[in-house]
Amino acid sequence: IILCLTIFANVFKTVKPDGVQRKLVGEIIRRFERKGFKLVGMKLLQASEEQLRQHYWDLREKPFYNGLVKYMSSGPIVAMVWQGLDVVKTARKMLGETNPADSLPGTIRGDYCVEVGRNVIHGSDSVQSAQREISLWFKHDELFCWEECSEHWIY
Ligand code: RTP
Repeated sequence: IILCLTIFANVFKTVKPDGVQRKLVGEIIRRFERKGFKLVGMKLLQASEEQLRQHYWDLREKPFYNGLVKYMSSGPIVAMVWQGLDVVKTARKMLGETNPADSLPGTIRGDYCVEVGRNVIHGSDSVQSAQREISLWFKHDELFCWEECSEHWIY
């Protein structure tokens, strides 16, 4: 069971306000579904400054911190939890680098954006931060443990 928990992780993802405004939500979900990951939680919400300051607590000393909080609260975001084998690590690769200019074509940031301050998606950078972020944005009963019929063809 412990092995399952460590390898079979959940990851927190947010389509940022620019991603929602630019109608990229469906495309982003499509990529994770097609890869074989399972959607276990999702909601459209307006993040409060308070939530965002907590979410980005590690970056509080950075010069871009206030601008980041303002950008992330400028419109609705789509918060999601995805589950699967090595999902945290793989999803970071699918996102690309923080700066879209360093992101390869084929990644989400490599394909859909140009500037670090408008990089359309957030993804947890470790299993530990995924757990912290999931508990910040989701209540326990907003996450679903459901059986996917295609799962036998993925694992
Ligand atoms: P994220 O948390 O959004 O997935 O991004 P990340 O791990 O790739 O990057 P991180 O260093 O945690 O930065 C969080 C977000 O802050 C914005 N940022 N702006 N130089 C800048 O103006 C700058 N650097 C970072 C980006 O929106 C980045 O995703």
